[in-house]
Amino acid sequence: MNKRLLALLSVLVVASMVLAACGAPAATEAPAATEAPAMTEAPAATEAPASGPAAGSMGTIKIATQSPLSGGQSLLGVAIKQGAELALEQLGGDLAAMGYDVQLAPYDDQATPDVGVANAKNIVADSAILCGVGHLNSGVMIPSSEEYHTAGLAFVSPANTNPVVTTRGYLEVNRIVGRDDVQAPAAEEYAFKTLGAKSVFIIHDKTAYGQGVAEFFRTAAEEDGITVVDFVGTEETANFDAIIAPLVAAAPDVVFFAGIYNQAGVFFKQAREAGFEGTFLGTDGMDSSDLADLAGTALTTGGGMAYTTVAGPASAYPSAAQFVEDYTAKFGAAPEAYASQGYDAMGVCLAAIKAAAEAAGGTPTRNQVALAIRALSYEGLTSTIAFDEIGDLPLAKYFIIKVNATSKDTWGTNEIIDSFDLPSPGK
Ligand code: ABU
Repeated sequence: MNKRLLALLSVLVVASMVLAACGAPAATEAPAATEAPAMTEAPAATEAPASGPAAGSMGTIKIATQSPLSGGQSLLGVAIKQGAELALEQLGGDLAAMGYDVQLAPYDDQATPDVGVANAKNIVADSAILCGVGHLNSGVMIPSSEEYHTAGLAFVSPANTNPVVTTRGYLEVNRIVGRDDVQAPAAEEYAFKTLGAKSVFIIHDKTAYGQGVAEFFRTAAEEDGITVVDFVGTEETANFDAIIAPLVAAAPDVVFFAGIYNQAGVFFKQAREAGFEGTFLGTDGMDSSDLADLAGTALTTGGGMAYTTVAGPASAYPSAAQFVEDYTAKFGAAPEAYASQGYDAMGVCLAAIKAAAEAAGGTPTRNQVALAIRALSYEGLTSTIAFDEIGDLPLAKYFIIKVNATSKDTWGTNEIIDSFDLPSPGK
């Protein structure tokens, strides 16, 4: 090797040693698979932050819904489930950031107590379920919640109004709407003072909800001196001739129907066709656009139709404007009654699980979640939600609605003629 070549090699060796000491990567080195994103890249809303636990590393938490997803009352049951689903999507980010994979576990109770209880047994057997949203029907919620109570699993009801739902005093049972021992007297007061009713024919559907509402209404009517010309319970859904004949003969000022829209709509149509000219009145079980499709002009002819409700249209809540927009965009139809309550009930579950997880420093127990629900003050779409010692709202909202709709697509033309907040009667 000549001297010039030796000198050139020496320079190259020294230069490569200097580069290695400075840590410069080899020109061919591939980027690592775990490469951090560029600093300007925004994380997805539900993505765990780079500094926090990896997504799902803390395990899976499920939140159940139970409501009728099939059958004649599914319009409201699906609204509850879809409201809860949207809330999980929009409000689940905090738990995701804590490393939890949060999932919805929807159950179809078919508005049937036996099905609700069978589902409840499966729900409590799934240890990943830490909270639940449901039901629509008090007659399903009351027996199903015996299972939840025994298992220590908290549920937040978006719709149940029978007092017994909460008056048993179970830690695990909460509701974010009013009660029938307030709602039914409000309906009676409307009949007595606004309609000037002197006689009423009361029909109920023999469920815990319907019969309960009917009895509260009857007590208030009798106190005001309204004549109760009949008090009938029926599970009939198709042919009401046996009830309508004596109704038309008695010609009361008001028919008070204590039940759910799918049965009432058929009855109203047949009663009007048979010649009943008075006013149809009901409570929140009437609050569905399907009622207008079933009853049509029976709702606006004669003395028309009105109902009280503990839900009201989502548009009645100033904080729910964005919810109405998002819900309609996601599901292709405006929210029915109880959709916004389904959203809020899910919001309560998520906030309580988060608070309980932070306090526990890890995945909370069901009991810790149940206790956290009772300690919350949660800003929902429908109200500030904070529960009393039996799981009721200390103050709940009630509406009186006059029906102008004669078809499903005109349900939004109904008119809120009064709304008020009234205290819970407690235990
Ligand atoms: N209140 C909503 C529908 C009926 C129920 O509570 O059973």
